[in-house]
Amino acid sequence: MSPDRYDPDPSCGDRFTFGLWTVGNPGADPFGGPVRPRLEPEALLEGLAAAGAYGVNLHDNDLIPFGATAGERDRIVAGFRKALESTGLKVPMATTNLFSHAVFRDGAFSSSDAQVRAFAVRKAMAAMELGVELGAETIVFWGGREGSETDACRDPRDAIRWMRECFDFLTSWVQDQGWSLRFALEAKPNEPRGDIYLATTGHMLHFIETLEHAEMVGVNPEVAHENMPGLSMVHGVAQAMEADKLFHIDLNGQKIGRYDQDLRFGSEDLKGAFFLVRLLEGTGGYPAYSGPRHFDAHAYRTEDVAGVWDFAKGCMRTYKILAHRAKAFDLNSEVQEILRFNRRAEKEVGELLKSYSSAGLEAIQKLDLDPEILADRGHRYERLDQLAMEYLMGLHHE
Ligand code: DIG
Ligand code: MN
Ligand code: MN
Repeated sequence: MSPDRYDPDPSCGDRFTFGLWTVGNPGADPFGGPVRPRLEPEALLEGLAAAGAYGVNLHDNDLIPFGATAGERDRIVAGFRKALESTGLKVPMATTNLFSHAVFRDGAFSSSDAQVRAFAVRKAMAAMELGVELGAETIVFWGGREGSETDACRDPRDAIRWMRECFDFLTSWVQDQGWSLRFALEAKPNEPRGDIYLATTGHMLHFIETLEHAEMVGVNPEVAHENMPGLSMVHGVAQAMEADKLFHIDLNGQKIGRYDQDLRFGSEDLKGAFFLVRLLEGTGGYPAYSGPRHFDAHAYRTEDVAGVWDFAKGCMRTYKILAHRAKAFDLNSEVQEILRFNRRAEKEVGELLKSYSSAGLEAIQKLDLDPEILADRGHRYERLDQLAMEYLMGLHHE
């Protein structure tokens, strides 16, 4: 395929990243083993660089086997850093695997066994040291095992308290190291646990405000995880952005009502992906998201290694095409006119509601607001959405 404007180009500011575990996923699932070879990290870096990615993210155990000696760890890291140097890839985010080993079978930071919580905190500190060594600025925490199958196991308030203690311990430790790391908490409603605590981005946003160093902590919303319970990723991300708490993002695709599919970005709910990209790119007027566009997804189990790179390129191309369409949509004069029409009272009346005053109260009371007249008007959203759909369907080539 000849190169075109939708091919990712880090030198033009594209900051697409993938986890080692995404393009390195060998296709195993609960019902079948791997279908393609497990590529070495160095080979994954070469493939990502060739595909046009900006960076790579990793769990500690994506690179360092669980239980490796310090010497083995240093040797592996040295080889990985050489490959980073030769490919030019960055490592914006690192994370800790607090879910694979059996020690976490009943949770990590929410385990009823304080020894397990202490072990998880120690593992997270070691993973952060690795991340800092590789240049990471954001540490994601996904609590895949923080949950329950039977709520006889513990009062959820104990789980919340224990998780808060672990995050407060770790943010204080980071401050002691003099690092400017930021934590990004990733929600998911279930899988692998029957129910996972802090199930959505909304739950996380409240939990963060109860932390000792809340200013260091934001969220890492994932499309599939918000969609699984039937929630809008666009609304969750917008609330995070409005609170200045969108510290990272996991982009992928998901069919409603399924297990966590982690599909290629935009390959399912294309309209939701369009409005999400519109938010992130800031084409509607708010500031854009400035972090990496991270794809936490993997290729279909049907694919071979070549198909994995088709998957990676597809994620980035779809994002760029949608960014281009969102920009054109928000520049469309009819779109702007319909949005202006619906906000026509903003100047005169909206201002009165911005802050309470006795003058404002008097003015509000005096307004001539006839509900029958206010009710008797359409919003032209059918036309507005049709325009969005037509941009999505490739009309309105500028
Ligand atoms: C799953 O969605 C989680 C883990 O892959 C990882 O901890 C995190 C990184 O974005 N997402
Ligand atoms: Mn997922
Ligand atoms: Mn994720």
